[in-house]
Amino acid sequence: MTTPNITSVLKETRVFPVPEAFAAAAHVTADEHRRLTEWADRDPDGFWGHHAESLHWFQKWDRVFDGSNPPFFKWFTGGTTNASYNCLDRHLNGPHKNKAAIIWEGEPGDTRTLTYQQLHHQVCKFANGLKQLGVGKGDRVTIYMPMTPEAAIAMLACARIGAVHSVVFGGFSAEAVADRNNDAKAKLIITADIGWRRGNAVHLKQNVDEALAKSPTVEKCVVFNRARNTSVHMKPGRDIWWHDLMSDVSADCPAEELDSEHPLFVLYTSGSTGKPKGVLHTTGGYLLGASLTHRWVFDLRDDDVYWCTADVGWVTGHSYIVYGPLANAATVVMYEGAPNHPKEDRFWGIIAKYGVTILYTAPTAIRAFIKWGDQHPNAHDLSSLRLLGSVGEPINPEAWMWYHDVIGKGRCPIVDTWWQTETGAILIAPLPGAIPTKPGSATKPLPGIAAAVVDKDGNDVPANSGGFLVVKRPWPSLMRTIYGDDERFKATYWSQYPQGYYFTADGARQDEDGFIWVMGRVDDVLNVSGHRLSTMEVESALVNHPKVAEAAVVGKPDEIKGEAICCFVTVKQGVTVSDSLKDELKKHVAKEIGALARPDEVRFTDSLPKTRSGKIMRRLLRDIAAGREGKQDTTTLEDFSVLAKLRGDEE
Ligand code: 7RM
Repeated sequence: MTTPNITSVLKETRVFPVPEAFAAAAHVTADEHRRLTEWADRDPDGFWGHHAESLHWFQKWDRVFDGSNPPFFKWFTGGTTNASYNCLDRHLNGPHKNKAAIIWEGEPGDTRTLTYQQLHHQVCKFANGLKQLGVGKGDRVTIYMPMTPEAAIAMLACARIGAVHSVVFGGFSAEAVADRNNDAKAKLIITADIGWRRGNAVHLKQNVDEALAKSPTVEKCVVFNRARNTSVHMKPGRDIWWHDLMSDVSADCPAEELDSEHPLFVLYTSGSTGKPKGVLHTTGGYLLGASLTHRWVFDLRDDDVYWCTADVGWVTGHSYIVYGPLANAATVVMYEGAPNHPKEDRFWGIIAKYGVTILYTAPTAIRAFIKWGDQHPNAHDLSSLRLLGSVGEPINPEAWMWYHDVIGKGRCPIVDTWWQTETGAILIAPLPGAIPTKPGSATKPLPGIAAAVVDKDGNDVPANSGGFLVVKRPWPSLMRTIYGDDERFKATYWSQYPQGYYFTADGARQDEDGFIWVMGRVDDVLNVSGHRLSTMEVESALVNHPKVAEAAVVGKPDEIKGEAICCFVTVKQGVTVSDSLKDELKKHVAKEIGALARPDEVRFTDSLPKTRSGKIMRRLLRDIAAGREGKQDTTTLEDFSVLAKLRGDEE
């Protein structure tokens, strides 16, 4: 790496203290946070070993940590456990047996609730069904499902028998399913006839049929009948209805005693180039990370109604819909469809209806809610909410303030949670009873997490200087490798710092209080007249203009400055765009963060290219701004028509 540090220009000075109610009742108070952090730094093995006791182990580990072959670390070696047992069985002999585990709502409005006892029953039966179809320990199973309880049942059934699941988001194409089947050499695939999205049927089984023509390793396909009246093609000898499989299997399926390092799942995440990476997580360390952070960051109470709006196809769905919350015997709300179906108030109706106390969503959703207008949340009773969470991208300070004021009514702390598919669990976030919040900052590393901001040589940078976000010590829920590609694992994450730091590929700065402000991916950085600026900071300046809903900023080659600043802007509903608004926005940015960041170009657009999990795809916009024919991987793009529209604007 030869790049200099990143200059931070965003100035945000608001601070929100820990509300008294949280400070008084929290699992982790400010004193406890300090004590835990010191303990973990002094004696990491003692610290993690102590917390791992909160899981059920069939056989206790011999060693907490084995670092003998970096970067291939092992945790809790010699120990045996099972994720499905931890999420289900151990809750059945106490007060949680008949507690709601999953409260589900389909997009058309159908609802179901499964208690822990009922979920356990379904998972055991389905696990026996998988065994009947020849799936055993270590086999890979693709799950390509709509957001129904069956997606979680399928995951937990795999975990129960030691099969390795690979969940593929239901919005992906047949091509993407085939690629992932082949990379993982999946033996079986679980799907549904359809899923519902914005009133339309998504034809999952049709895509699977197409994918299976190119997936030689897949022998069987289980099909959940979501719509009940759709006719799908069932290939004899290969395809089995979920309900047929479940009709004559026993509900007695003891959880396999698995090695702590037994693989739990592979989850594909798009690399910056070409082939997606199969991020591999194992059992003990991952489950500890997911459950502990879920308890800490959301300050979980037994009577919480917790809703994470992610899809199970993303890591957020794995760690914070399924494994973390269920390991903690929480009540999870699960919703199948779009936030604007049939109307833009769907989320707020769900919160009021089920009395949701904790809402965990993404900045992209929050910016859409802002654009749609306050009348939607204001039409519902949101008084059950006590805590709000954000994940997926840096949250622009103005979006944070809206979330805080309009959704949280100023009462609810916001936990801005920084983490990655690779990290398995949240690494940087405020614990709401311990750490004050600042709009746009993920605040402090969790106890045990040695996150730091360093320069290219690995030296800590001074307060408020931009640098690279790294983690200096391994932690239990860190990915173990890229499935089938140890060399790529080393090259991607461990080749940048010979000191053995984990490289996140994010830029960040740490302020004078030690709070971390993540500035986005380092490959999104702008280079303007020798200054390296974070695209996110320019976007945040745009988003705090009252007429702007969302912005994406990219560099465009410029002979004089190196890069010119090009802004793609969507405006709020009811705003008319004009050349004078373009000028107004340029002036606004220059005033907010300095003349250096004055945009050279503003382009209005109806929507921005995003991944299916809502992240803005700036690399596509870079090609468009430069007038280049893009050669980027677009498989994760949510809406292909966006690019055509943006390109068309140019001519
Ligand atoms: C959980 C997830 C990871 C990347 C990460 C960041 C960005 C995620 C935040 C964030 C600033 C946050 N996994 N990111 N959360 N940036 N603040 N709170 O999103 O693998 O899909 O993406 O997302 O760039 O490296 S992921």
